[in-house]
Amino acid sequence: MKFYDMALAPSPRRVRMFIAEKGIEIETVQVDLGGGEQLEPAFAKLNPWCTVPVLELDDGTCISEAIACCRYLEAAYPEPPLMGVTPAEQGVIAMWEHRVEWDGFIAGAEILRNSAKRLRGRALTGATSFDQIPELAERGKKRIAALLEMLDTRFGESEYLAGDAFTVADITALIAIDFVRRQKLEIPADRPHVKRWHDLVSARPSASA
Ligand SMILES: N[C@@H](CCC(=O)N[C@@H](CS)C(=O)NCC(=O)O)C(=O)O
Repeated sequence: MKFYDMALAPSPRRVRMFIAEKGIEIETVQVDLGGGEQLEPAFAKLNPWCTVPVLELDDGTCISEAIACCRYLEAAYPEPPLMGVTPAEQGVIAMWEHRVEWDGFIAGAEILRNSAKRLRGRALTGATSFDQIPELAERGKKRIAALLEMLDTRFGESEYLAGDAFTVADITALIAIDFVRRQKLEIPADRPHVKRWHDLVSARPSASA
């Protein structure tokens, strides 16, 4: 199996952290996103949407989309479980994970891709060129503020995002928040429960994988 990664990018970090939590070793290939390698025919053969992460299985099957890579790894390496065991756990974890992907990851991408000069004409990933819409970057900032308010309430009542145990939902939330922190949107002082949780999950060895 091969893992197509880019060390600085947030989406493959989700899978890197998942792999580290599972304690497995996978051959890793760095993809030069700055140089446009993801748009070249050889990479588009692995992932027609031209993004990392991608897992290439030994039989040539390719799985892109971070959560799909995690889903495969969870099934192939069930211990320790990061996506729940009982049907109820699986549903609740998927609910939180999807919510923070939408409210955190997508909002963070809206900010970056609609404001960074180097991404002009590349406001969305993939082979088609899309113009930036500066209003989306502004709206993304409001979405992040609303997310942090919601998470502060949640972490005031729950140790981890989906309950008492660390799960893939915490991985997605941590990396979404770190992604926007890199865009100078720090966790505000009036969100102490988010800060408590962020310190807790950032201290896991997998967070620096
Ligand atoms: N929904 C995808 C998003 C993947 C994505 O956007 N990856 C970025 C890196 S974080 C990428 O490959 N960007 C390529 C580009 O900017 O052209 C997933 O969950 O894997």
